[in-house]
Amino acid sequence: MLTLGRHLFPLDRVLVMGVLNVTPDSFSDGGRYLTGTAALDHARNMLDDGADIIDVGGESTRPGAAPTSEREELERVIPLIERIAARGVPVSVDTRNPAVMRAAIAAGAAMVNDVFALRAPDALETVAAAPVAVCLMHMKGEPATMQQNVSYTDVVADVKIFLVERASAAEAAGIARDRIVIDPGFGFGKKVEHNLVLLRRLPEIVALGFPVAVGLSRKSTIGALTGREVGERVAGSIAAALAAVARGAKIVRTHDVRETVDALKVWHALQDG
Ligand code: HH2
Repeated sequence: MLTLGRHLFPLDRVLVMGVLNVTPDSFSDGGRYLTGTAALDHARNMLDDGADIIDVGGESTRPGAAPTSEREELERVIPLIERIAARGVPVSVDTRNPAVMRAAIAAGAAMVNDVFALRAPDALETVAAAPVAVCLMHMKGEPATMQQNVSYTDVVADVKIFLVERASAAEAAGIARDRIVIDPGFGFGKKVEHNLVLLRRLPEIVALGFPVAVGLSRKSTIGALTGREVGERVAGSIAAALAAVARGAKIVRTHDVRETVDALKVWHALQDG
């Protein structure tokens, strides 16, 4: 069971998290949803297409991205979260800033998706104080520099140690197990070969006992394998998502909800049979 505020998910099927980036510079959809109307339309379309959670982000974490000011991030995400959550939709806020987490929770967000895994001062306490879920993601370094000089002896071992430590810190702060999701953080301080090893050995992350989320959608590893530009990586992304689901992932974060939901319907039908 996964508890996102008042939304309860038994996890008997894979959940789809639709990405809504309200940023000028996100690697795939930057600049497309900057007006409230365009963003709301996109959220509505993703829900019609079968998204379970809408993940609203106001700061790009793509490699080399510059940090966003707190005021700017708040202005981008809070009015939107208010309007989407008011419709009874589970909304997650993609932020590493505790002030943004607090405002988003007050605006109705039911989940905090933190690429920094609640390592910022006061982040653990902020999430513990509300009934929201959290996604703890592994990232090596900072977005501005994370793809420089990347090396691991064993990437899976490093990611496991990190996620176990962050999940323990979350539980110690009072966040119940049924509110914790973990994510290996594909592309965050990882080269293509690291992402592939992580995906191949995903069952080792799943064995940690928390629902695992994966974000592979349109990422550069898919581009490296297919030779496709960002907007043409849907098929490759779905292949990677299904590989992750076959290895036990429970949440798929995607820009292409309709295609991903269709693929998962077929996958689930085959499992049930
Ligand atoms: N990837 C991105 C952002 N947030 N959150 C989780 N839990 N897992 C991920 O893999 C993940 C994430 C990067 O993708 P996107 O939001 O499309 O781009 P940008 O960071 O440029 O806004």
